[in-house]
Amino acid sequence: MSKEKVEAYLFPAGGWGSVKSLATILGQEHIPLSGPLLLRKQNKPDGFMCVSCAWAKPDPPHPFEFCENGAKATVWEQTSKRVGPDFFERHMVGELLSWSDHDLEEVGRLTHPLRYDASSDRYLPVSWDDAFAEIGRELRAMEPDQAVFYSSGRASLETSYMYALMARAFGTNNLPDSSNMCHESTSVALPKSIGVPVGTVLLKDFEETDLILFFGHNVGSNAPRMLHQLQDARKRGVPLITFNPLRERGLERFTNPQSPAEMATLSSTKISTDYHQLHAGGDLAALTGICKALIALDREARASGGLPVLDHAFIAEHTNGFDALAAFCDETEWADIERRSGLTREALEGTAGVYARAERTIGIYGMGLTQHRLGVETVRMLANLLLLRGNIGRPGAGICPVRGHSNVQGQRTVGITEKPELAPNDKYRELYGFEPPAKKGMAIVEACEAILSGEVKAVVSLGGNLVRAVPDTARIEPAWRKLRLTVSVATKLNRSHLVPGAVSYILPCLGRIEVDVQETGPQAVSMEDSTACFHGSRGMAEPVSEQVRSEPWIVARLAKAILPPNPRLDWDGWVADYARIRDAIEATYPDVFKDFNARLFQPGGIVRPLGARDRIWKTPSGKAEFAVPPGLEPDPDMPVDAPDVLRLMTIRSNGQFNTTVYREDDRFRGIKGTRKILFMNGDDIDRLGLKDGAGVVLSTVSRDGIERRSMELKVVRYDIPAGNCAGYYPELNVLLPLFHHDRQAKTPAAKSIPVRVERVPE
Ligand SMILES: Nc1nc2c(c(=O)[nH]1)N[C@H]1C(S)=C(S)[C@@H](COP(=O)(O)OP(=O)(O)OC[C@H]3O[C@@H](n4cnc5c(=O)[nH]c(N)nc54)[C@H](O)[C@@H]3O)O[C@H]1N2
Ligand SMILES: Nc1nc2c(c(=O)[nH]1)N[C@H]1C(S)=C(S)[C@@H](COP(=O)(O)OP(=O)(O)OC[C@H]3O[C@@H](n4cnc5c(=O)[nH]c(N)nc54)[C@H](O)[C@@H]3O)O[C@H]1N2
Ligand SMILES: [Mo]
Repeated sequence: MSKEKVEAYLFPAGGWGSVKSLATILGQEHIPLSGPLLLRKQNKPDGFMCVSCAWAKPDPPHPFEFCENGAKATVWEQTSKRVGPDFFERHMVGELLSWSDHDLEEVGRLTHPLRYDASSDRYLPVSWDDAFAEIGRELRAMEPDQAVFYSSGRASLETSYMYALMARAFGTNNLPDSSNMCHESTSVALPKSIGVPVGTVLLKDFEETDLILFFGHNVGSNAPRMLHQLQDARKRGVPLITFNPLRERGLERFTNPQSPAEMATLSSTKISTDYHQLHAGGDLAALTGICKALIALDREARASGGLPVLDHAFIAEHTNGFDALAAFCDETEWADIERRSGLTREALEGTAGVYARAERTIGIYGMGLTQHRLGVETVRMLANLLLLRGNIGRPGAGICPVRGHSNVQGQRTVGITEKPELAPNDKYRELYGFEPPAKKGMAIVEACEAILSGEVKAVVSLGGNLVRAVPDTARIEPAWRKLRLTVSVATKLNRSHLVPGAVSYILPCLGRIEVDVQETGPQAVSMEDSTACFHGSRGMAEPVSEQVRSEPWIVARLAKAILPPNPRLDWDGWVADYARIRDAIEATYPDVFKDFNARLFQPGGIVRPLGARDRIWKTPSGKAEFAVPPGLEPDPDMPVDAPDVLRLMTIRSNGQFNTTVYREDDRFRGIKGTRKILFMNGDDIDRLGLKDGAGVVLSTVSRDGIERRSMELKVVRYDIPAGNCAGYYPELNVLLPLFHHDRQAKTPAAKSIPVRVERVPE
């Protein structure tokens, strides 16, 4: 492990730093030359889809359609290190509990199905047949709603379709997804506003846009391939206005590591033309301010006989609720907008002025908007702003939520959801002849509550690391141990595996990058990217061991173990040839997946039909809906206005993928060798009597009487607005109360936790 160091990072995102960082991880994972050869096939129509982010795959692709972090994800999965039964002979589970997230995954790929043995506190090898026999017995003995079937957003469309079908045929809608902790605010907001649950922007819109508004996403670390589109737009002179409490390097300057000219001359492109460092959770106020200023500009222009600023024809023909929005903007005082957003009226009027002049605007956002108490309202306010000038449903414009896991959006498209009204129930009846459950299932927060109360007895996880990713981790861990059954389909060891239920299994699976051979030969799978395009993906690397199985194979075996026989559910036939799963997907969703198999490897992907792209609004009124929030107050129960309370954002470093920690470094933020960091504003450091480098502990300010405290963190003086601070997820999930979530979508409010900072005596 590198030595701890904090040092400002003065270089652009990308560039030589990227190349060096990739070389380091190739060495760390003992990857020979075949690694880089594999990378040439990443995100190509004849290759495999990256296991890192969900950003779009262009047609034609760049010669190397991968970024530093995508390459890290490939290398991390394709490591030459292995975790076999011998590892567990050497290490008891109790001992492994003291290991870091990095060290656990770093031991390598899981190679054998394992069953926890409480008497020796070890995982022991088990045969696949015995595993499914016992898991089947356990689940069949429960009420269906006592089981939860989680999926992290990586599994393919094929696996996800089978998984959702299996859970419903078993009798439950308990199908929470990582999306519940991520873009659920989007999935709730956008259908209400524009009648689709996903973004409307396609890659070609970036070529035609005149303005990009960018909220709460760290593109340089979390979707770096998007920097190509941003850089191209900036080279055309398109303004890009960023709203983010932190100055993120990828949003400031970028050197394309794939451009020999830029690399040789050390030149870079300035990405943001304006950078507004607002308060965490201040976006609703900021967006309200921009809408208010825009409406005022429109009134002035019309009063003086000028051209209107709003698209009145669009508003009249395509929308509802404009008057209510205008009234809300009129009523909301600038003083409140300034206080809540932390930005000045001038700054927001400036943005409104640029926006008023742009013909075509794209609004992009990430977790900075969704992970708040008013996440849904905030996403809807961004939609309001775009609708005011008719920026949805025409070229060069639209709304662009940057999705997380590489197929998280797709899992929802093929039926993974706890909401029965979103399940294809008529098709299940028609195609498979069973009656799907009508009762609403549990989302993540509800599943956690039910684990705490003992109502849930089994958790089956298709990927992921729930024990680490959820809120209130210190409360969840002991409750998780009381589960009757825990099953994790996984590629690597993680902390969730160290908190076994009474009966506990780890089922090792192939990664997407490996060749997947079934009865009819090598198989392909598919996923949906952030721009709602479907892509086929073919594994290319040698499987890690003879014992690992594909995710579709594992789900099919699980289904057969828990369900009564039903000849119309042809699990074996599906696994023998994944094209048949795609036929079933097409039969279930004929409009969305038309000619699915024939078009699987179409360059650029299969474009998913979305009404909003063509100004067909699938809302109850048939129109796009302006939304009015209840107010700008984020949270009456969680006071953030007291002088000693800071708003904590829990964020990702450049060296991690969610709970997977590649390295304990955060290059762009200048951190080396540690994650126990608290980024703070200099005035706050002085005001609270702390100093740079001091040891502190955070405690959550909450009225529920539960004490939540962090591990010791080191204060780092950072460019962040006073009143806000930031630290790393998942370490700080101990501070995030389960009840602190968006009111409508229940997305945990991970970006605005009220905390007090206590100095640790030296
Ligand atoms: N390499 C890599 N790629 C990833 C991931 C990863 O961990 N590593 N994770 C994947 C997943 S699942 C997801 S969901 C995405 C996550 O990607 P992001 O959406 O970038 O998520 P975070 O890193 O949590 O950071 C959120 C950003 O929002 C800013 N922010 C925080 N609070 C606020 C706020 O209130 N307002 C505004 N305007 N900004 C705010 C933070 O400063 C930070 O820049 O990335 C995906 N891609
Ligand atoms: N405080 C705070 N909490 C957060 C967030 C935050 O910003 N702040 N972000 C939230 C978000 S956006 C998300 S998406 C969640 C993420 O939550 P999860 O999706 O549950 O977590 P991951 O860390 O992505 O899961 C990592 C594990 O997945 C397994 N895995 C990797 N590849 C594969 C594969 O191909 N197949 C299978 N079966 N398993 C595989 C490996 O065993 C690895 O250990 O966390 C959420 N939690
Ligand atoms: Mo995510």
